[in-house]
Amino acid sequence: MKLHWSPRSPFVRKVMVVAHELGIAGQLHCVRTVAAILKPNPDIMVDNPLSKIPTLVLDDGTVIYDSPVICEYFDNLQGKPKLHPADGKARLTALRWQALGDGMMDFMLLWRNELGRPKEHQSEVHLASYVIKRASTLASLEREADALAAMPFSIGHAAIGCALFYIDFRFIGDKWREEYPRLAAWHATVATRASFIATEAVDDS
Ligand SMILES: N[C@@H](CCC(=O)N[C@@H](CS)C(=O)NCC(=O)O)C(=O)O
Repeated sequence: MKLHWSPRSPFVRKVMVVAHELGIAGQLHCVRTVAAILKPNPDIMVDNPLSKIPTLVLDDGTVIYDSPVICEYFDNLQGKPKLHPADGKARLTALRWQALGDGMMDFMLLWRNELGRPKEHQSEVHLASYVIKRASTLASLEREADALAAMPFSIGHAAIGCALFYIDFRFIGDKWREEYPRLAAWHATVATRASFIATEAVDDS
């Protein structure tokens, strides 16, 4: 399986965390790919017209995106999903947590993109909205920290774990742990998992 991959992308990290959790990371041929909102990349668009990573290409040429679909595909490979609870409330909770982690990564990528524009072109309205979304998302996670700790590790935990690590990676100096101590305590346990240790984000160029 070929994975359009980058060591900087939080969405790629999520699928790699899942691959490590399931013991299939060794089956992936990771191809370093640059994906940028303002520079559609023809090398990705051969497989994914949206020019986004992660994008997975199976050995028979089948293409799979986006990260939730790839993660579900991985989890079904061995017949008995481990990270997507089978049914009922646990499934809905895990999927909602995945949506929350993914949504957080989405607005943080947009936020970083906005901050990368020349100061005079930055939109105050956009920046203010990201500040509000950061606070409301983290406050919501703080309220759910005990539930996160109580439930077995799922796709939702993978997504939220990666989203929080992305703050540390790209918003250096953000003191979210001081503001949200229960969430920080839960995240400290996630940080000890082999899947997260093996997938630490790095700036490779
Ligand atoms: N919904 C997608 C989001 C993936 C995404 O936004 N990836 C970023 C890299 S972290 C990207 O490819 N950005 C390029 C672009 O938006 O054109 C997923 O879950 O895979």
